[in-house]
Amino acid sequence: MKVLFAKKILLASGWHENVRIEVNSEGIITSIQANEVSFGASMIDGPVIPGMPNLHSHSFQRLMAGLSEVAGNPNDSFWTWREIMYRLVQHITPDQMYDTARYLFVEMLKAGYTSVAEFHYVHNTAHGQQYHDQAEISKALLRAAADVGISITLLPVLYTYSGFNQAAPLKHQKRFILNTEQYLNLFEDLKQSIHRPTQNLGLCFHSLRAVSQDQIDTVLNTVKGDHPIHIHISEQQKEVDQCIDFIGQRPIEYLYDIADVNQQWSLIHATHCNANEIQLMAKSGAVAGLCITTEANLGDGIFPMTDYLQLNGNFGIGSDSHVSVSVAEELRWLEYTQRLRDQRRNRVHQTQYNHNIGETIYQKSLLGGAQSLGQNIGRLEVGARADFLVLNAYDPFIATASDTDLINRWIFGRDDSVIQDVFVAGEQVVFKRHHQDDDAIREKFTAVIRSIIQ
Ligand code: NGQ
Ligand code: ZN
Repeated sequence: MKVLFAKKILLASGWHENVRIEVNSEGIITSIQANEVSFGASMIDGPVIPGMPNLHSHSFQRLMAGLSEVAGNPNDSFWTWREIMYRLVQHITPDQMYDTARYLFVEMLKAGYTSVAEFHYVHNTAHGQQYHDQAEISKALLRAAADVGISITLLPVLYTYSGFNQAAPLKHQKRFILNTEQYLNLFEDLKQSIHRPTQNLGLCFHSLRAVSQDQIDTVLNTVKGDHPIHIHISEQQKEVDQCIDFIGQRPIEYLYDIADVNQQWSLIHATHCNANEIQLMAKSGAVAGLCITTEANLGDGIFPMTDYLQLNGNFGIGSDSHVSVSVAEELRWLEYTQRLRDQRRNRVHQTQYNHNIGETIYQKSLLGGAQSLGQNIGRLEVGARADFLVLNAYDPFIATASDTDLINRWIFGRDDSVIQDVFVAGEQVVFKRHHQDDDAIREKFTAVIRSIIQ
């Protein structure tokens, strides 16, 4: 058992001072007592807040951040970016996946993410065959997470087709393609590989473009249990139009028709949704998985957050393509996109959080993220896991912030550099912005970039 003492902490019940926290060997909080003394406990100086779950990541895409920002084709779009991404993924080895994920996961920890949902679809060899161990790359990702100390929900992805109506896969998609049976085998295999309390496994369909209704039915009927279920949906107007052309319905409406979409589900992006779809999502309790910096980078569109929040819809944030890895930036732009659209200020807020923007988007993203990853996180209370950040007690903005200003000061006035220490399951993994393996991890990652850009 560990005993920690926080001078100031954001518990599920609000801000408290001089709090003693006991954490068991599984990283679960077993006792919290406020207005205590620090005797015998490890002292934490700066304000403590829950660590953020990152609900959507394709870790290998970190390698190409900043490499696709040169205009070539006047019609540059999501779809031309995807061609560059396909070229990148052709030759990455499992070891390079591991080295890339380790670097990225340390970046995440330092940027405020204490857990990640890895939406993983690079299953096959460069020739499109299964590896001798079909879970080779999946296991490399699990290992990377364990080695740096971030918590992970691995989402092995079913990806079979290149477009609606079961269009044959493209040559560049061969590393992604599995049939339903191969997918179910992979899933079973991975179930046996997950033992740590900080790791979880979920189901995942790449998109309505990449799987058929039959496949969704088969997977959901075969795999029992309350696993998280993720899918990319409604990200680009073109895919909405194609869905209407081929299926006769908009993607979100169609998904709700064919599946019982409930709180297990995360609808990633959900950018283009009409009033009915906003209602369907909010009522079902599913999580809208918003990845604002990637959505901005790819020119996707703006999620109708203000309408969705009026219906108290659930949401969380993800860094997706990792063009930015920063909780503060993701949340700031979640609010700013709404302001730019509406030509107004202070858009994303709720009575429950006293109409405070930072508090609303931080707390809602914690809860939505926890639900999306299917883990016992996102709030600091007895029975939940001790995943938290310690902000810099000596930063002028943090040192002087009132309780209600603190998250706003961080998100709107500062950046990641105010995150000093990071704990996952009660274990300290970042010490004054350093990770114990920083140097080795950085060297390996630099070598991967060098070999990939040649
Ligand atoms: C992906 N990424 O699978 O990595 C997708 C692009 C697609 C994002 N949507 C490819 N951000 O959707 O076909
Ligand atoms: Zn994605």
